Amino acid sequence: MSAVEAGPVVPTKKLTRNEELKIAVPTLAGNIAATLADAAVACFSADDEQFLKFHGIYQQDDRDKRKAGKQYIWMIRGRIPGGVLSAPQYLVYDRLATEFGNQTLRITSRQSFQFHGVVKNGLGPLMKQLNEAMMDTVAACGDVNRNVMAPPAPARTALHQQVLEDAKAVSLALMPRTSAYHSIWVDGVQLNLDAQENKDFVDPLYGRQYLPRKFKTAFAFPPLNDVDVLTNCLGYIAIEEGGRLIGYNLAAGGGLGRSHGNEETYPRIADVIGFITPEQLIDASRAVLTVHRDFGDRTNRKHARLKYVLEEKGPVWFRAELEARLGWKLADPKPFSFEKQGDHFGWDTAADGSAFLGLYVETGRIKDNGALRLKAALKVIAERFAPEFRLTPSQNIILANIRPGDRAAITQVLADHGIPVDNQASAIRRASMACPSMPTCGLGLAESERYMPALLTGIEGVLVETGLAGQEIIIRMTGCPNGCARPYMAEIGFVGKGPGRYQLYLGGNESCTRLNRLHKDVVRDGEILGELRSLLTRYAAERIGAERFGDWVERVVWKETVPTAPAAAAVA
Ligand code: SRM
Ligand code: SF4
Repeated sequence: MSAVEAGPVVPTKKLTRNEELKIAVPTLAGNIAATLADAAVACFSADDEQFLKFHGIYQQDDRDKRKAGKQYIWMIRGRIPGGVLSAPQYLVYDRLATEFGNQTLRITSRQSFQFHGVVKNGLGPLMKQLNEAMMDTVAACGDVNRNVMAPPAPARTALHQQVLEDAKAVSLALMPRTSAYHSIWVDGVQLNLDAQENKDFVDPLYGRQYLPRKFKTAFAFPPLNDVDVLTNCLGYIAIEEGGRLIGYNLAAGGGLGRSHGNEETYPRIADVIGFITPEQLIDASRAVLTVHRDFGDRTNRKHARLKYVLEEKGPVWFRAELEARLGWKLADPKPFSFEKQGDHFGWDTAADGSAFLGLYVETGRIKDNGALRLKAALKVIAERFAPEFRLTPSQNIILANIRPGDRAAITQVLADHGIPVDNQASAIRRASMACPSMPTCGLGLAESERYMPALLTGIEGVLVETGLAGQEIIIRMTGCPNGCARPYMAEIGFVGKGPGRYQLYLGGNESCTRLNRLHKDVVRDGEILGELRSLLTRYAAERIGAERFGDWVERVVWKETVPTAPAAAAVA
């Protein structure tokens, strides 16, 4: 298959500014290296801000300090396919966050790390040292394929390991090829934008204009849906038969981002399109990406994700288009079923006999906070026991490949730093997520990461009052409707509308295969517990057996209010 055969559809409307930028500077170099080297310049230009994203970097300002004038800081996101790091690699992240960031590491909802609060003169050294340690941030942001997710639990079987290797291979195959990244961050050299070869640069896969928008890929291994696979542009669902990984169901067109007041933007669950063998994986991934490249909307960034192509042209068209590009037919999807999302907590043993430990990380933030010194503990553990570090899509961490004889000593190190291994957090905390929002995210409308822990304490109290103590409910919060902590899949989702104001979504399910729905358009922070108290009281009285909150909402609340409730799950 030739990935660049079909050029982009020629749009009839005006291209967005981002498209013009990519066409003008297809190497994505901008003037980044020159600005970086100029100590007199406080920040990057608006155009370079866009190019920086392709390098895994966001220009931000500390929103807590805006009254005193903008204080620029940078967020840097790693490319860590499947979220797996060696202990030496983890130690590099830990050191760089300490030396150049705000002393914390943020596990993201796509199994990566973010540094926050990096100042301008720290950017260069941080990026160089990360690359020297054989890690990178290429395409962690921007209109390209983002960090590829894979089931985080350590290789319980060789098949899980194979899925991880496939995820890494897809991440590599879908990387943009511009030399600008290396030139800026490793060599410290500004590319000559006037040189003919730079002007004429065409990426072999992405073409000259890259994608109309971000593209996201994830692998899941049923029955666990711990990557929220159906929320991705491209999802692979592993199919095992007779102890062999025979291939993957290919799902396409998932995505969550929406905007308040714009009904044309909405969350969407991916369609399961067909089945492919492991040998067909790379070609299939490239082909899906090129459908987005060629059919995505380049005139409106709010309408540019692959999900809108799927919604408007339909899965039948999509499959035919894919097959035409591939030159072969996809098999029909194989049956599969998801039972659960979420992480494993505490000690367990992998198939190869090694031990692993799942650790709850509150809102994904690895830090030292008073008596709870998770960051210091993980550093000691990395240095002394060299486990593998696995970041989970629910913003937690798994320490893997541990000698069983080291279990007690690791438990002791954690205890010495105030971190328990048993009963790490309540069921609702373990199943919760919150996006960063304030003070770093420029798009945040309401608090999220900083508010969620206190809110969960309040909800724990309501669960006790309503006789539901210990009940697991998936609760997710974001500071705006973009959906970064995937609130539209939660049993209870909070979506920021303005300071102290949230939309309340209800009705996701345990396996994260069903979208929830808007219950209240505005709930003030002071009203949230009252609102939940009345819902949870009804749920406690009306639930059937062990029925989950989201399923009760679907069965009772939505049947009361929405007579023709659509079934959103895409499970074959
Ligand atoms: Fe996100 C933008 C943080 C996962 C949908 N996201 C942002 C930015 C970069 C804000 C910005 O553009 O200025 C946020 C940086 C905040 C900060 O200070 O760190 C941000 N997104 C995050 C992370 C860190 C949230 C987290 O709690 O971990 C996640 C990083 C993942 C990674 O490692 O790559 C993150 N973002 C997601 C997800 C969930 C997922 O991918 O599984 C989504 C919803 C799924 C989807 O893409 O549809 C998501 N982020 C968005 C959107 C909406 C895109 C859209 O289609 O409209 C934006 C806004 C945009 O792109 O313009 C956005
Ligand atoms: Fe920022 Fe909105 Fe994403 Fe939260 S959901 S990190 S507020 S863009």
